[in-house]
Amino acid sequence: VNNFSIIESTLREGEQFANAFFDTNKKIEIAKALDEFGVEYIELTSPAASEQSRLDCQAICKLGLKAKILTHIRCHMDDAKIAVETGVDGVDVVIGTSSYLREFSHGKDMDYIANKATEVINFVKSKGIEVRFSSEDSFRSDLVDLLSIYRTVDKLGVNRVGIADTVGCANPRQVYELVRTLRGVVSCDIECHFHNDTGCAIANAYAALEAGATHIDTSILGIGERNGITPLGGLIARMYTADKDYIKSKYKLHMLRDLENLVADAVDVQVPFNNYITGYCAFTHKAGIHAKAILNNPSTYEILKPEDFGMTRYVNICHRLTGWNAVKNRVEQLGLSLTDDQVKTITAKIKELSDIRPLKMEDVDNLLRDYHSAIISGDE
Ligand code: HCA
Ligand code: CU
Repeated sequence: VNNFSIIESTLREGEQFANAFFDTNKKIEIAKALDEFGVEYIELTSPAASEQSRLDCQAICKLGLKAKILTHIRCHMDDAKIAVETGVDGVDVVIGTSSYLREFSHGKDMDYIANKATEVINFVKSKGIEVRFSSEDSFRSDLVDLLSIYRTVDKLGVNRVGIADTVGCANPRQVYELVRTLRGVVSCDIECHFHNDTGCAIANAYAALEAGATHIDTSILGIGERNGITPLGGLIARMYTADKDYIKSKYKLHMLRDLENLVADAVDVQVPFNNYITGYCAFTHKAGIHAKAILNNPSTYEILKPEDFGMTRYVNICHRLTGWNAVKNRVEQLGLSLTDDQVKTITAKIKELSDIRPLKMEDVDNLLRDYHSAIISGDE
């Protein structure tokens, strides 16, 4: 996979999440954290949405962040005029091209779209800032219409065209094909935006990059309209697996957990237990066979190195699937000395007890300590 950039949309798409309300200070806190993490772009809610949205956009532009600041507008001159006055580095323009949106949303035909796009793009470019043109609901749009509008805007000199799976219907193979086709039609960069209604948002982003896309939209924890879009952390996990050194050189991976906690807190949700990288069990190993191999060489059952993300591995021995190698490791951590045969005996005891009821770490540690004392005092 080639180089790519993240367009982080927690402060735009993320604001469309059911629970989201970010006041100015929270937006600034999130923008600074994203910038520090290293995302290349931060996308903000349209300044045409409300007066406060406009003021917040201006305030974030004034922070002097390394990340480029974008705002996101409808393909309309009224919005464009407001957007270019906010101090943003670029404007992401979007209009629906599928028959659904043309019929049930804005009611315009493809000629109207091409004319409006030309007007808006020329205007934004005349202000010397970046412009991207994207078609909402790309995967349910007519391919001929779609390629024709992208060709038109590419000739106008847009920085990027965008593909959006607005309803989350696309699969990785369809994404690969569409991006591949588009790659042959435009010379500008290609941005992709994937909703996660059917669980393909990360895989689709990866397929897009393989096919020649250059920019991926994300949000922290994937928050967005309905069940959201490609999550930042999940995309990082995927791309780290493809090219660890590249990802480690671009982003401060240790910040991911704090970034997610910050946003989870702000929108009043928990980080999911099975979240990529930071979920509470992401580096927990349980079965005896796994635990033994992990203790010999973590890569046997870990594709992500927890230490690269400031996380720690945990080998759970408090259950009936445990094995004596894992128990021996815990015995050593507790500074107890037992022979292998003794460890095997106490492992059998742990299995026996955990057949009856779930055990806690404390219970097991006490069991190990008591067994050890009994041996020392000659009772066993
Ligand atoms: C929406 C718009 C959008 C825009 C994506 C883009 C989508 O429906 O709220 O600008 O590329 O999913 O189509 O988020
Ligand atoms: Cu979206």
